[in-house]
Amino acid sequence: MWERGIEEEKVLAELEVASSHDLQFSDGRIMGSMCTLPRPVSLKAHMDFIESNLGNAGLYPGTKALETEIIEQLGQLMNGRNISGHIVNGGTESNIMALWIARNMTGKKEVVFPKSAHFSFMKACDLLAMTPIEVPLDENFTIDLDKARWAISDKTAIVIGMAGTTELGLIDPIRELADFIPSNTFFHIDAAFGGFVIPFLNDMGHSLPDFDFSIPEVSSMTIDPHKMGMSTMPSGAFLVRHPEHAEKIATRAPYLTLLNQTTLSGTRCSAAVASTYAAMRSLGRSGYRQIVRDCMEVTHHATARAVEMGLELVTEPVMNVLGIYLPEGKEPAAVQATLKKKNWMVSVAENPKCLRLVIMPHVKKENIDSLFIDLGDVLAQ
Ligand code: 0PR
Repeated sequence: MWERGIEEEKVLAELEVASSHDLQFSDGRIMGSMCTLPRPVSLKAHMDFIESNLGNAGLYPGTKALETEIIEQLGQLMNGRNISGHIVNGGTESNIMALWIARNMTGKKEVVFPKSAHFSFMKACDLLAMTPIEVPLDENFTIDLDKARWAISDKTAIVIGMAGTTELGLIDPIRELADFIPSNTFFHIDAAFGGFVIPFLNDMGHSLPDFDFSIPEVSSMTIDPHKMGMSTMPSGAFLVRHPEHAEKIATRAPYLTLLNQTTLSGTRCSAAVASTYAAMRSLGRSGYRQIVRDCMEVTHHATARAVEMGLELVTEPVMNVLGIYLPEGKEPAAVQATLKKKNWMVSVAENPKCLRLVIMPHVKKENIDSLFIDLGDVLAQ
């Protein structure tokens, strides 16, 4: 630890140097991230609430009221009524909370999830000493229902359905999966990405599969304001249908202003609550619809460019995540590395092996055009 401090200007200059090495969303070259530039009003809200900490909610009734309102609004968006929950640090924390509740509620250990599930479920299993049971995907790259039926047993604590897979943005057949869920088993939907996309696509006339609390068996959901919700990081939401389920992870907090905590985090970045409120209140459903419409337009622009280049799509994109097969002999990871040298941050997927683009609101058509020119050069090498 430094013995003596230095002048604040010098500190800021050092920080500026560090930041100059980082890519910025506004450069339009980050195409492998599920986060994006927050709305300016969210940034301001975040700064204004930097002190608040719902880990000790009694001190912050104003912030607590905002959290209650957001959970109510998100619950409605997910077609639920009187849904409970919390604003947390992101999808990983929500997913861990779901497994934690399920383990305590059922006393069982097995976690059944599709191969397309986010790696946070592996983390959660490790932390909670639970057993991952990975179900293969079918030809549509969503959970294989026949195999899921065999994987679910009287040892199952929780089944996971994906509404917007990380790799391809696909939605599992959640209503069909619900038919296999035994009555005392937890059913959690990870809509970290899709939760702020699918409802708005449906508003625009798509008829995407049901994925939310409209399915009676669904017990809890992950939905992330810091992804397509346009909030600042870190901001996730954990929603649970029955408040008594959340009590399964309640921990006594005798010296705080609340008796029990029902979150994994103690101190929480509650600026995220104000930031999420600011995004949702200022955009409304119509604002999110426009954002999703714009992202899908850019996504379709990218699919057109790919097809023009003779590349094959893994599937028609459902949301603003795109998987592109590369020609024989071209390794996605090698192409990704060469593109990185040209300052493009694209991603790769493993199931199946492909180049992966996440077309967030900071990605514009002109960025796609420049990327595909460079991709063409890289593939021609
Ligand atoms: N569930 C799904 C479906 C996800 O895609 C992710 C993260 C999570 C849960 C976990 O969420 P948190 O990262 O908020 O805990 N998906 C991206 C990923 O891990 C997140 C990401 C964000 C990646 C920004 C890159 C990046 O630059 O791939």
